[in-house]
Amino acid sequence: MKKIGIIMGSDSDLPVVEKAVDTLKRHEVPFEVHIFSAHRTPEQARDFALHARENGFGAIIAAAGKAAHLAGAIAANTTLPVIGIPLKSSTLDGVDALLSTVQMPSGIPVATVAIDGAVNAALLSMEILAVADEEAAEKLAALRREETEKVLAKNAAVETRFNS
Ligand code: RP5
Repeated sequence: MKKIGIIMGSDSDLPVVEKAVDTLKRHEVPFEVHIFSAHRTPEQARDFALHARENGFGAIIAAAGKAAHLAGAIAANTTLPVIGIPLKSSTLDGVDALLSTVQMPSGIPVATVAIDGAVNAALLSMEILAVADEEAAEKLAALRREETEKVLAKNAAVETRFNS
């Protein structure tokens, strides 16, 4: 299975990014985690993106807050799919990061998840791998079944409590 690259702009992003890490870990999807900043370490971010495909990555998750240019800067240097996580790390509650991540110019796409949407970023990266990887597809199908079972159980509890 190809690896997922998980990149964040600062170690202050870790509390949210760890939810993506945990999701991939739980489903035994290989990954690497790095701190590269579009503004503070732009050369390292560029170098990672330029070589990501030959280094065995299948998709890249890039999380950043404030003026969040990381996902776009990574996407500029690779044709691998890039998933942006805008982070709520400022006085603007993440709306600044959301707009900075999602409003990409035509030609350089970034698939942007919700503010702090780290779990969905991990699941979306698995879905990207699952296009060509049957093992990842089976893991996702099992996860969907689990989610369905959880909601059915909650519904049964609510129905028992209020409808009988
Ligand atoms: C962004 O600036 C980072 O992704 C982080 O969310 C935010 C603040 O970084 P620190 O000042 O905490 O390092 O680039």
